[in-house]
Amino acid sequence: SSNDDKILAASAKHPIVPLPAGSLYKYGTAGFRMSSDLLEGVTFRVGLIAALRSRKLGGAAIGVMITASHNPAQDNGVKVVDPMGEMLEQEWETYSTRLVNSPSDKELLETYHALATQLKIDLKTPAKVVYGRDTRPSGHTLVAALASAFEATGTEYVDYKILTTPQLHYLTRATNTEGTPEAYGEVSEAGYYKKFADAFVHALKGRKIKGTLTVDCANGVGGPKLNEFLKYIPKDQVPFDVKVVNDDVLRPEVLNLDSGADYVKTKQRAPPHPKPEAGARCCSLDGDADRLMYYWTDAETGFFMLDGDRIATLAASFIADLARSAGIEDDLRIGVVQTAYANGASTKYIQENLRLPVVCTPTGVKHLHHAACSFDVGVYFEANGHGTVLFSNDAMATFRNKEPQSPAQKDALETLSAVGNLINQTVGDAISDMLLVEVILAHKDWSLRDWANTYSDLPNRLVRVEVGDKDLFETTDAERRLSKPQGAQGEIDALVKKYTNARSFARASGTENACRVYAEAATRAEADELAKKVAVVVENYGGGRGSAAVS
Ligand code: G16
Repeated sequence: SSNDDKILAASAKHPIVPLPAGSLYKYGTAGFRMSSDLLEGVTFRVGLIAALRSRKLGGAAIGVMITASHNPAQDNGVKVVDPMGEMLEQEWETYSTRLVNSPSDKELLETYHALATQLKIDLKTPAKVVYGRDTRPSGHTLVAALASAFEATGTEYVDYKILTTPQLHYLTRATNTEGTPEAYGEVSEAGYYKKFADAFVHALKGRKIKGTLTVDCANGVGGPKLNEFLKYIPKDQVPFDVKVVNDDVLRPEVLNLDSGADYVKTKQRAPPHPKPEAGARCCSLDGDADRLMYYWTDAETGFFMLDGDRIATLAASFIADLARSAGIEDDLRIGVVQTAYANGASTKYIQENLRLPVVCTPTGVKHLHHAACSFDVGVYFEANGHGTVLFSNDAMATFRNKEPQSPAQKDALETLSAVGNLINQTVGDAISDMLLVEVILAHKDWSLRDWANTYSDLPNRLVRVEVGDKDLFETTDAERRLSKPQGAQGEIDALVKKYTNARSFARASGTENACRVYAEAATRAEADELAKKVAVVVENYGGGRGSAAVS
């Protein structure tokens, strides 16, 4: 057909770079992510997948985001977003991998048709895709490859240009729910700002936010977008003093450099620039503004970090308290979802003090999101600061419709409703999460120190280990144990036994060409030593040529 000719011609313009024998492009933790010069052909092919996915779902809008988030500036990535703003259905990751790895244009076309046949997709169904990109310069070429795929397949598309990842998720859901009772918000970037600014004012309910909040934007897309967002807050009603730093998006090489949520979490220190003011309330976003870390530095404490586990416990305790005040605690199943990286002390605190159930899933928000859906209120956060709180439609309806028996109940129900609107329901969103934290601290009249005092973290260390072949490592038990290579887990177990309250695990990263090792133990020295020793085990089993870089 003429579309086939168009696909062939377009594919020839965006060729795939052949990988060394035995290697494949893989849909990883957050889509295809690698050095940007390998990505043009990959992105064109992902465009074909997005078009197929939209047709499979009767023309529902599919999202595509071009970003490599926390990775260095020269990397980029591409991931697909399903209609309600969730991550692409897992089975489709396999189809994407299959299509992307077609060796030639001709085989690409054959695989495209084979997938359409296998999945019973009528290629005449209308299709729609919306997309955006972060501030990386390589994004230009990649969105051009996407547009080419949509032109060749007769797919309607909207280029939203530069966006944070969560904004693209928002727009995908807003597009698909427009004009329905579930309408998520106005279908525009401004609609995003309006929705969350409005929810922020409602959720505060007159409480005052104290002091200045310094926000490090990792010199990524979060900077300009946060500055834009702040214009939507009615300052006369809600004074909110925010100092935006590291928001230089004009020099691409400074993206994520010595700044951002990933830097803060892995280095366990504040970004060196600008020098943090003693005791100031600070937070960091990552390169595409979907992760959040809070911290302060002062002479007495040194550096203190409040990570994703802390945000999860803060949100869960606040919502559980509100549910009690509203008299609906028996109707609302609240749960927390974590990964193996969650500090053992946070898990214990949630189970024993908050008395809430905890579920552990593999890394990747897609896994956590899915598990969180099984609760009425599902709080999910990765320790790295990526997460959100999901409210079921029933829960939101209860907040709206329950007849309050007292002014206190009315107040709690209204706050719950506003909080449900304030937290991005599609995916972890650093800006929306930050607003939530500010709201909770204002309600509780808490400083970061009060928040930190809720429990003590076990000292921990995260190490990045470069190995010859990270694919040798396979995990089981929600990534808490290695099933391969044979013998490695036994050595890790033997090491862990030698330390007090210790835990450690190793896994291959799904976004970087490396393995990660996590260790926690009763003391700082023990955690560091255990992490180092497990890193050596990983190096030894990882096919050599590696070097353990403690980060
Ligand atoms: C992505 C994923 C996160 C994951 C992180 C690290 O974050 O969205 O869920 O925790 O990668 O994954 P891995 O350990 O497999 O490399 P981001 O912020 O880079 O998109």
